[in-house]
Amino acid sequence: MLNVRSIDPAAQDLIKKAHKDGIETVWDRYDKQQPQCGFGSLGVCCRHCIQGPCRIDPFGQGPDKGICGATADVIVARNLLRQVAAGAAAHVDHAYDAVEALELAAQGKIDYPIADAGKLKAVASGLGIDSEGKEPDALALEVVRVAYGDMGNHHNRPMKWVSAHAPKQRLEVWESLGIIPRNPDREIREAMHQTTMGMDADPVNLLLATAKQGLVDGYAGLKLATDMQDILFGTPAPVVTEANLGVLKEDYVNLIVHGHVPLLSEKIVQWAKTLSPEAEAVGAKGVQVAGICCTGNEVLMRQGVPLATNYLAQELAIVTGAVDAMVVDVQCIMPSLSQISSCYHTELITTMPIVKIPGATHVPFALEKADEAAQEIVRKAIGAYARRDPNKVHIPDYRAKIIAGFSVEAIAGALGKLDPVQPLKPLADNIVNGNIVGVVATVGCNNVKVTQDIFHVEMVKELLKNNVLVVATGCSAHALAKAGMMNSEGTERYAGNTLKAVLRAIGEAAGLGAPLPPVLHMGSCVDNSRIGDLVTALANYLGVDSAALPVAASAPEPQHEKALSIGTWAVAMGITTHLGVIPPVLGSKQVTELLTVGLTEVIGGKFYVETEPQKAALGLIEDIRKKRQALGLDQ
Ligand code: CUV
Repeated sequence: MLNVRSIDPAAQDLIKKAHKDGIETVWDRYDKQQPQCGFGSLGVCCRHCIQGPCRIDPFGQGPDKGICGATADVIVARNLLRQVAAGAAAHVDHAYDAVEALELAAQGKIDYPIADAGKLKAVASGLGIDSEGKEPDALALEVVRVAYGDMGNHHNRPMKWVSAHAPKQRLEVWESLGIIPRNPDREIREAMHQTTMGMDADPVNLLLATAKQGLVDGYAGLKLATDMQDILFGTPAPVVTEANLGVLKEDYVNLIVHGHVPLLSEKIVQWAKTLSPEAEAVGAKGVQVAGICCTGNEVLMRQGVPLATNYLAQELAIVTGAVDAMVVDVQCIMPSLSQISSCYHTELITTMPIVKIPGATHVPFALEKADEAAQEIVRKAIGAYARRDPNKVHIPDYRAKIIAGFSVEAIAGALGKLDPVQPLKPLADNIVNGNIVGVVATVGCNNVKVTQDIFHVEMVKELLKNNVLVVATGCSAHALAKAGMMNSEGTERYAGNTLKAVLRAIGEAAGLGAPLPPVLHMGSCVDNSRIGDLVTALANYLGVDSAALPVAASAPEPQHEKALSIGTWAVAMGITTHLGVIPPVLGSKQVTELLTVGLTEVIGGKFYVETEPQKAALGLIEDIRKKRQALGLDQ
């Protein structure tokens, strides 16, 4: 196929090398899948019982019901609920690990000192726990008890993590719809039950259950994970580094961390520094750690570790021939990495009991033995360096300077230089007066169906030009980082005049000596909770429902079930949420209509599907302008 695979010059370069080296990549496998199944694409295929598989004829000429009588509407709604529940499950499992880590840390059973006592106090106070006179460990255990209380809640009360953190007006809406989660495991189990053979056949009821899964994800997944991780490892503050594969270094041991969880990668970053003399002993200048996907975002935000690349180019990182080890934890890891590593000298290292890949080396990660595992991994990388074949090495010389680390606390810190008493006031004032037309959060993945990064970058250019402030997470953040939109030059180049003036003023006041970047990197996918916190704080500050704010969200190139669950949470927050790739729902007119229009009446938010970047930006701006108008703000 002749279509362009990526706009990232490093990826373009390495795709050529992959061909030369005889490496099959995600794009080659995508081509081999063509044409993709039309029934699956429309969501009208059901495999929930083994009388099937059943499929509905979208043209109305073949069967219009499954064997049990399920219509296209039921099949599509059930499939969507399962996908969103799966996305939520991934984040809740991640969060649960983080709660366990905080518990063991507070009990002194593992070597993870609590890094951020201030955040601990803030989380405790949000949950109504008095921290007066309490040692951090004791306070942490109280916080952990509330988290476990939510995880194991067998009463019909709402989860505390929801009631403590959601905007007040939203809680009323969710309560009236009966969708406030009680216990994440119970809700996810219920979704599996609700969608098995012979259960719910009401598409509206199924979609409400889907919205509930969005809240499970938002609070028991994203928010809980971020809170625990900030307490353990520190709340991000601005850091300056670089993004793209040019951060790999020919004369260093290159170790890539890939996946989602910082529990191990934080240790690896630490041990890479400590064991640097061992790297020198084998002729390298040190150990260069770089990140892929959200583990990359985690160690970027807190440790300033450079970003290697995002989801779609994970294989290409190995094709540089310069990666000595790639260590993976959970989620978004292509099984193909093992095959590709075997063509180079790269040690692919899996670490989690639920992620093993034949051909990879498995170094089991346990919190109690985290330091040992991290040392073993760093030493494996150093060992592999000696086997590197210089003839196979090609590191594309592309990297962009980035400023990252914009937690809500960091944003408030920068704004606080303008108004120490009410740090949100400068942002709110500039939104109210229209210097900032609105805020769009761009999140989520790359998807092989879209030229890598093009949707993120082109859509955001249009938004910035129109004075919309952009905040980003996940692989969207990687894309915008690589494209040079996360530094001060990016502000001069891409921001509209009034937005530019605001970013200059904040940058000046915060002592940066340069404008704030036009796109603020807020972290990993679980850190979408930070965006939720910002929205909640703005809504509370202005005294309006989050659904009324001139704020929108977009997953321009979503691929993962997690992107659907995060998006569903955003919709439940009342936010218009754009998707640049069509999810498998078009086989049901009713479900499509409810998701894109009908839901708005009950929940305030909606999905907005548009597959052209510029049109998507203009659509989001139009949506924002309508919200401004409804609030009586200047246009
Ligand atoms: Ni969690 S979920 S491809 S790494 S953002 Fe990247 Fe982010 Fe999607 Fe995966």
